[in-house]
Amino acid sequence: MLTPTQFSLVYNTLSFTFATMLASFVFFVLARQQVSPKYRSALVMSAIVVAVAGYHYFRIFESWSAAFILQDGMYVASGVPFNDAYRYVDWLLTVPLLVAELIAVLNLPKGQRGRLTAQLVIASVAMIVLGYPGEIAQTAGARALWGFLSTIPFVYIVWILFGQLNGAIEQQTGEAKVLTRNIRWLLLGTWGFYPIVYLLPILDGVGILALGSAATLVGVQVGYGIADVLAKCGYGIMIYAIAKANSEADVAAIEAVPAGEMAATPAR
Ligand SMILES: *C/C=C(C)/C=C/C=C(C)/C=C/C1=C(C)CCCC1(C)C
Repeated sequence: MLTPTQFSLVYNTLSFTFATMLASFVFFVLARQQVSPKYRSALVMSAIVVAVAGYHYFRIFESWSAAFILQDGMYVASGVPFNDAYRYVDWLLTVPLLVAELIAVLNLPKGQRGRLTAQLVIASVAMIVLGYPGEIAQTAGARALWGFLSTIPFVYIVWILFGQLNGAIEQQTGEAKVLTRNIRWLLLGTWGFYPIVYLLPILDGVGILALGSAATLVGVQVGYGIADVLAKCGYGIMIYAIAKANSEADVAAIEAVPAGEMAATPAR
C-alpha cells in the first residue's frame, strides 16, 4: 500500500526519466555531426543507450501505472504485478554499450581497444546477470549473496578503469586528458549508486533501516531513476565533450605539419 505522495514520486520520476532519455537521444543524434568520423561510433552508442532506456522507461511507467489502484485515498496493489525485469533487460543491453563507448572515444591503438572492450563488456554482463536473481529474491540473505557475487565483476571493472586505463589516459592530450580522468569518476560515482540502492531492501529486511516495504520500493525506483539519468545522459554528454576535444586535437595536429611535408605525411 502506498500513499498518494509515494505513488506520485515514482510515477513522476519514471515520467521525467523517460522525457530525459528522449531529449538526450535527439541531442546525441545531432551532436554526432560535430565530431570527426573516428569518434562518431561513441556518439551512436550514446544514442542507442538512451533510445533503449527510453523504451524501457516507457514500459516501466506503464507497468507502474497498472500495478496500483486508488482505493479510499491510498494506492493498493491492483493484482497486476509490477514488472522489474524491464530494468535488468535494459541494463543488460545498455551497460556493455556504456563501457564500449568509453573505449571508443579514447585515442587508443586498435589492439588495445579490442582487448579492453572485451574485458569490460564481459565483466559488465556478468555483473548484471548475477545481480538479477538477488533483485527478485524474497529474502535478505539471497539478495545479499547475489549482490556480493555481482560486486566481484564490478570491482574488476573499477580495477580496469583506474589501473589498466591509466596508461591510455596519459596518451590523451590537453582537454581530453582532463575529461577522461573526470569521466572515470563520474562512472564510479554513478555506478556506485546502484549497489547502494540495491542494499536498501537488505538494510530494511534485517532492521538496520526501518523504512518499511513501501518506502523501500519507492527508494529503489527513485534511486535507480536518478542514477540512470546521470549514468546514461550525463555520461553521454561527457563522452561527447571528449570526442569533440579529441577531434579538435587531431585537426590541430594535421594543421601543425608544414605544407612542404604534407605530401610525405601518411593520411590519418
Ligand atoms: C544505465 C544503467 C547502468 C549504468 C546500470 C549499472 C548497474 C550497476 C553498476 C549495478 C551493480 C550491481 C552491483 C555492483 C551489486 C548489486 C547488484 C547490482 C546489479 C545493482
